[in-house]
Amino acid sequence: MAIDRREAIKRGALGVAGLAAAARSLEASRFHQPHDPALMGIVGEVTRAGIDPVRFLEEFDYGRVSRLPSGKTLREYEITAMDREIEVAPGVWFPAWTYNGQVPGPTLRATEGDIVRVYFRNAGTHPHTIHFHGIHPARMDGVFEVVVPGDSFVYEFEAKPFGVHLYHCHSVPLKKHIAKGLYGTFIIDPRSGRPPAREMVMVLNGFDTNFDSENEIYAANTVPFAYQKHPIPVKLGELQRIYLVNVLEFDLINSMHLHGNFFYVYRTGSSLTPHEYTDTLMMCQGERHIIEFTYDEPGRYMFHAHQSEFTELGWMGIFDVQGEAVA
Ligand SMILES: [Cu+2]
Repeated sequence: MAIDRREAIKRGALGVAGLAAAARSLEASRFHQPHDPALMGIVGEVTRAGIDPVRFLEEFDYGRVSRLPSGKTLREYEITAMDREIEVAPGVWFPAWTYNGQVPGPTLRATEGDIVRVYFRNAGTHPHTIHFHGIHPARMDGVFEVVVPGDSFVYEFEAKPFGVHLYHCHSVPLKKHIAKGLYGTFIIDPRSGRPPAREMVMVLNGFDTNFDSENEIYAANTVPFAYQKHPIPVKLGELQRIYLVNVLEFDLINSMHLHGNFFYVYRTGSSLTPHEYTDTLMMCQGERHIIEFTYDEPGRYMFHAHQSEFTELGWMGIFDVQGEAVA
């Protein structure tokens, strides 16, 4: 089923969530009455997205770990590019190009100074690469050494600098290879570690389901409204840390807005000292940050893009803060 950006809202194939309904539901009002359940969120459940957003949120791949003669830690990962149809809204299928069959690809994690070795195999139908953000030699940059279908390549470099980075295919046309789903998060922890916290990964992405170079679907972690349907439980008073990565194609900017709270921003995660204290963060494609916050009052708090249209088309969720209220 192909849906266009406007029809996605009007037809209720994607719903409109709570407060976010206001603006566009006026436009849709001759199709829907305010009590229409389609306006209360997504109708139906996405079960074949290639990832389970609830599990993906807190899943980190530390690789196969061994010790090198130099004393350094070696982390080995296997990544295979493959074509795969994924469900991006109930009944809406997208012919994705994936790393390991999932969009986003696995969240790779290492510590500063580790040797990262990635065995990359192209089992897809187009030439692909893995381009890592971070500091490494040109020959490991995943740009000029294009890996054709059936071929493979081994990327190896020292993990630096610490921060939250990303990886993505750098074959041309780049726009297409990213929009099709070839991207993931690459976290490098500082040697000293970070303070204890509950940690999550959110990759801000979207899908152009009718190939008109506009997104019809927006999300944190692929599935629109996933964390509205399944609010993220948060413990009162516990530090929350989100590795936030924007890979959204076609739209120039994206953002993160948190309700009822402010968060600390560590730009690119490259410092242990926050750069900013805010409730709304603007991000270009490729920008990524660590954000940290704590809730002191129980209840359900929304988070979403502050581009209202993105919110309506899926990029929104809820933190369900549980525990005794702080006296
Ligand atoms: Cu590619």
